[in-house]
Amino acid sequence: MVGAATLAQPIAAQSTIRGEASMSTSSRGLPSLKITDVRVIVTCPGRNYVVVKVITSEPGLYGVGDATLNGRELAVATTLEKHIAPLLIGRDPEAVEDIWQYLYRGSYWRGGPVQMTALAGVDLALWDIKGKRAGMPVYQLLGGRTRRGALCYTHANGADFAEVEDQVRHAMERGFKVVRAQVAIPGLEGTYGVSSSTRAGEPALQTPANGLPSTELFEPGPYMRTVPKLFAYLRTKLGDEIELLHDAHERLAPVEAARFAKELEPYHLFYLEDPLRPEYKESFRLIREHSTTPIAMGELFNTLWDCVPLIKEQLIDYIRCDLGHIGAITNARKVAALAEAFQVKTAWHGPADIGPPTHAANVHVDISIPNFGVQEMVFFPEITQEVIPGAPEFKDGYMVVRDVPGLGTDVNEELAKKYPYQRAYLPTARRRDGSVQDW
Ligand code: GCO
Ligand code: MG
Repeated sequence: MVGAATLAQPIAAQSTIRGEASMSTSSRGLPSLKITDVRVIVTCPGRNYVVVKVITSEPGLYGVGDATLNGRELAVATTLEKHIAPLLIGRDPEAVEDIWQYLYRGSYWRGGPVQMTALAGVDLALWDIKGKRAGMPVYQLLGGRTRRGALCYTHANGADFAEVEDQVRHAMERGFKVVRAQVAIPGLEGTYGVSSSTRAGEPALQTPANGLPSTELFEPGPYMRTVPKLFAYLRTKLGDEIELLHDAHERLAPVEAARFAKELEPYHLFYLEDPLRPEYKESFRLIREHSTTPIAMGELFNTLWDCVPLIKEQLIDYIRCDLGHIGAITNARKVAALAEAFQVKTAWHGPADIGPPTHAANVHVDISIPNFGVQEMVFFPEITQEVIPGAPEFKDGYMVVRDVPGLGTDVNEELAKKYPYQRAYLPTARRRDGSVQDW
């Protein structure tokens, strides 16, 4: 329901929340709106999710966001409940940027995955409210469609090359045009990307029976010798048309990553993902100097400023922040705009460990920016879809969102209660000598 726009009204009428001036942005002839409640729902329909529900003073108008941080869910839930929710009550939910700035800079201790995930949960709920109030899907608020759908990829994991090939073929039959390929490394147990479960897109799963993280083994040598052979095999078997990519999961040293990217060159990867740890941005220069394999990076970044050095030097081709961990849409559209100026495309992180509202936000942004590249996707199990409905849908290789006001996602609070939180950890990794290794 869009009220008649009354441009003559003042843009920002001031109201006061406990002594702090807050902007009221309802200048469209609509009654002013206030946040009346913030609910934090922790639920485990298949795996843990943290959902944020922001309720407003308009009867029936609420927004739903996702604030899931894999393995640290309760830290985010506590931040939201104990620290952030009290700051939101009474505020105008339409002042999305102001609330973002207030929570980010106002906390003084800014950034970090816990706070940025909490902020993302709020941001998604606020964009959802704004869309519902405007009667428009969020992508319309972001500038409208630039494309019919978001080209997406799924994962193919296998114990050996033939199994990976089967998985890629299966994905192609389903309509995927881009597939990520990971293979078990002989002699290394439980290498990242090759799950014991068969659920595509879910390498980072839950905890063993003792309730503590499992330990995987990693050695760069066998890994770097095996993976180029996998892609040589896949190209021989599958030809050149299918787009293939690979996730190095931040496990290589700079010179190793440079060699690895160079050795993968003949197989024309769509991109090589996250070759280095997020701290070492300058080391990306070494990769660039030695190879033309396209590089993607960023799922462990938490702010726009993490992205700046790689984008402005054009050291990467795809920026793949996790909208759920960089403060969601309000920050992502700035990352995308910065990337556009340097011919870098987006490839937002889209694993199973972020909830449907973040996946929906990914696609709303993807289909409204000019420099979209590709979107990682998952098929949520039925049980997750019942508790948190409205995830974007897969159509012939592309992700699409429903044309409904807001983000299109929701939460069934009653059902969520049936699936209480279960402690779960990501795995950890060590080298053969026992020292800690990036996982
Ligand atoms: C990916 C990611 C995930 C992460 C997971 C950690 O590219 O999809 O690397 O698989 O490992 O999100 O929780
Ligand atoms: Mg990754």
